[in-house]
Amino acid sequence: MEKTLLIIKPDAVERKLVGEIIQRVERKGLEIKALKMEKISLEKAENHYIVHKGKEFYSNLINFITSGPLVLIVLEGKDCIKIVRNMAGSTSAVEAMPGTIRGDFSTDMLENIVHTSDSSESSEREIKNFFKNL
Ligand code: 3AN
Repeated sequence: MEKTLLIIKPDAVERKLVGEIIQRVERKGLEIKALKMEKISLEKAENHYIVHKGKEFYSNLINFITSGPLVLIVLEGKDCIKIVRNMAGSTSAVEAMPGTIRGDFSTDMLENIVHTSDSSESSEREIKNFFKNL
């Protein structure tokens, strides 16, 4: 069965949106396979965002994602990678449609509430980075 990594980012944890976001994915029908709260190391942050290394927003992104605790969730379900990306909405807060997580809770491109894996290759790599025994 397909798995995806959902990260509730530090902005959402600070704004007490953890329950709201978990409720949305549970009500959708996805299964939570693993869940933990962690203030991640610089090394894990750099591994996670390796594809963005060198981009102009990279250092802001690393600073942001290591700025406070986040909630890491492995979800499982048929087609869950695409489903959870659709639920998150567009990266840009301006483009993210109402009804999506970012569309409902974010106005910012960087501080945009959640991360979700974008492919099965990314999901496998990202889950391994945070959950050694899955
Ligand atoms: P997504 O999380 O929607 O898959 P990616 O992988 O392109 O988006 O970008 C990873 C993260 O980097 C985004 N969630 C966002 O926090 C940040 N980001 C992406 N593009 C920009 C940008 N142009 N300016 C600032 N931050 C950005």
